[in-house]
Amino acid sequence: MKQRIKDFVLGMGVDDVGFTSVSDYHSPRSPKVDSMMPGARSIIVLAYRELSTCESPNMRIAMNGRMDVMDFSRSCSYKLARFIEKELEGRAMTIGVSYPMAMEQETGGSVGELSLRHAAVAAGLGVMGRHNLVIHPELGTRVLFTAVLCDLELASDQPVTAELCIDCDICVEACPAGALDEEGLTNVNKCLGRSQPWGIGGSIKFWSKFAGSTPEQQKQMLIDPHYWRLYQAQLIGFQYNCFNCMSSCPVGLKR
Ligand code: B12
Repeated sequence: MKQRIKDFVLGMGVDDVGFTSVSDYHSPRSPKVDSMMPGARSIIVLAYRELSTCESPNMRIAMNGRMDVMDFSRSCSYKLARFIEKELEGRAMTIGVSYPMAMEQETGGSVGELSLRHAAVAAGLGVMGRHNLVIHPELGTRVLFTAVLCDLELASDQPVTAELCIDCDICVEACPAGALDEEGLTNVNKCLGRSQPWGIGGSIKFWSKFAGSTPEQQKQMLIDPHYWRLYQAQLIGFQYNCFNCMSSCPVGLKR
């Protein structure tokens, strides 16, 4: 059954796929899999290579490459879930690249429903690097994940044991926010301030200032490009303005 799923996934043009049983997935800060899908037994993790767009100095081009993966991966996850339900008589649920995510005080809106990095590592798709990103044996750091939860019993793949991070610290130096200075931890606020300047933090700042401004000042604020960027970011979803930790990593740079 795993081979049929693998053939189906790779046949869609997805770069790699791995399997983990729910019992081998451990992400202490994430919700329990059962709270999303009671009866789920396995997690199928799909891996997609990010294009060279992440190297572009133009952040709209870099973000567009991300949106390509997001669109493609959404369709692949859906097709796989349908394949499981139609052909393999299982139940399946999809987990997307990033959002929607729970927006709660306790987590600061920074914990996904399923931790795709923990799932990818458990599914034998790579190991964590110094940048707190998963490095895939062939795709390197430029890899994104989605997952499909299902009630089929699928054995976990062998974890990757090779040490793929070369400890060059290029990612640490490339981070303009110093968000990777402490090993094993991404400073979320530092990363967010730089990678999503038009995200929720920027939006709260803008609207708080707006609320305390005169009608004339408000008009000026709305005809300022800063507002247009906030508007566009909201329209797109999350708009990243930094890809440095991903694009600077020298591991697995073949196309
Ligand atoms: C919220 C989120 C963020 C937040 C918070 C990050 C965080 N601390 O988890 C912010 C906005 C900062 C962020 C930034 C980025 N993100 Co992000 N993000 C997510 C998201 C949606 C949820 C992550 C989550 O639930 N975190 C909460 C818990 C689970 O994390 P945690 O346990 O606190 O994690 C810490 C440690 O446990 C350790 N860790 C994490 N996983 C594992 C696994 C193992 C085995 C071990 C030992 C340790 C370990 O690293 C963390 C250090 O702070 C995931 C998608 C998803 N659903 O998983 C993408 C995801 C993690 N992001 C991703 C990417 C690419 C980015 C950025 C490069 C942004 C960009 N431009 O694309 C940066 C990278 C920042 C960095 N170097 O760490 C990719 C990573 C792909 C990869 N190759 O690993 C993911 C998986 C999206 C995807 N679908 O592929 N992200």
